[in-house]
Amino acid sequence: MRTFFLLDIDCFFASVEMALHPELRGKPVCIGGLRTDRGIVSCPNYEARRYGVRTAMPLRSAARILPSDAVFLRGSHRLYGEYSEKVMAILRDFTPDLEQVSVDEAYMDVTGCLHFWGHDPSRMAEAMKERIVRECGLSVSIGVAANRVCAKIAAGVKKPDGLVIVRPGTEREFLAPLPVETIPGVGSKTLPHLHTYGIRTVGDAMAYAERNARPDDRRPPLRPERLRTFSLCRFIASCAVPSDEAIIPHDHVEKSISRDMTFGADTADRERIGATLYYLAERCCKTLREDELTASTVTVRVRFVDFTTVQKQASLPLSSSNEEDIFAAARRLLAQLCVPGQLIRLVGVKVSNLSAVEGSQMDLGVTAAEKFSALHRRLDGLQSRYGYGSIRWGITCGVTERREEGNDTSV
Ligand code: TTP
Ligand code: MG
Ligand code: MG
Repeated sequence: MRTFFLLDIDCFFASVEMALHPELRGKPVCIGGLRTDRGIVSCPNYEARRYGVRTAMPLRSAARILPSDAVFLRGSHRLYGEYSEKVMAILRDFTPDLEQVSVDEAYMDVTGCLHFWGHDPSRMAEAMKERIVRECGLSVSIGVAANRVCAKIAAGVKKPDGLVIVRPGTEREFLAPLPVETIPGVGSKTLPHLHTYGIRTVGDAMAYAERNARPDDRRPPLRPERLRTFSLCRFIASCAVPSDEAIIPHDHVEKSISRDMTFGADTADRERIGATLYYLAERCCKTLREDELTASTVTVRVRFVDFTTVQKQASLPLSSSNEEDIFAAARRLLAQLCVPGQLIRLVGVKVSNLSAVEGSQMDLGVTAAEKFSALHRRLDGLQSRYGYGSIRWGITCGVTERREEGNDTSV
């Protein structure tokens, strides 16, 4: 069992200014610019936060809600960098095992140093806090836990000047009542998704993960959107285990998405088979995009008239959710699986090796792939509103059969 500290300086930029200019203490202070400047607040002190000012709020909006004695400062990054170095140097006196993760924040693995403090993490943490106040004039908050995620959350729950220790074995109790977005990695993209499943607290996510775990039972595998929720909840639930190694990342979900089609009459028509292959690749990609996933493996399956079935898979150089990439690979595979003129009964496309897309790089439109992604998302929107036939790629016009078989996903 290891012991981690996460230390974060309270309203860092503003605290440096208050340490250097004690007359600012007790007043609302905003760093980022003057009250009439364009731009945003980079750090409001806790007095300013009491009025509702938050990081990234426009300075002019902050000026409207704060009283006239509020102080607005442009700030000095050089100065804050110096203070950051001073604090990190103090922490290195306590432990060599330090990982600075931002200008005002560091993880420390103190497992090997705790015996100097009678194995009492609170004594060690109090000594750190005391030295930082004495030498830098800054208050900090510290979270202590047996894994980094709990330490990070613990540091945030009693700010400012907080010290929260999550004793090993109490992680579940500590996390369960907190809003699910407290877990690092649960952000603006994933939160609405969890809310649609009624998951609001970490405890809700834990219960969902337990309800949907499928250890080799006979229940059918989860559908993609449920699988994504399960994967997220399983990650959230794993944060309650007193070990960093036990945390299951949620962006490497083992599953696949596949679409098959049986032709009304066996066919050897290359154009029709190609069109169907594109159509199936497109259906897989729509699901990938819906679930915010990309795939890096493509498999093609072909069933001949005598029911023999063959399949072949290939890896993509870059994982993708665009049908151009999936189709290009699928077409090459198809050519390897059957010879021209051979009658085919069924063709299928499967995408696997899936990973989650976080953020909105899809909308940047910088590279060709991103432009295609943006275009596909527009088409997805139109087709879901007006029907698939309302707008479609020319290549799929010959596809009249829609008897899709299978829709399998497996954990
Ligand atoms: P944080 O530690 O996120 O915030 P904070 O120290 O201001 O407040 P808290 O008490 O909640 O820890 O960020 C550290 C500094 O980094 C912050 O003082 C200003 C700067 N910063 C930005 O410039 N832009 C940002 O979006 C954020 C979040 C921080
Ligand atoms: Mg901070
Ligand atoms: Mg910070």
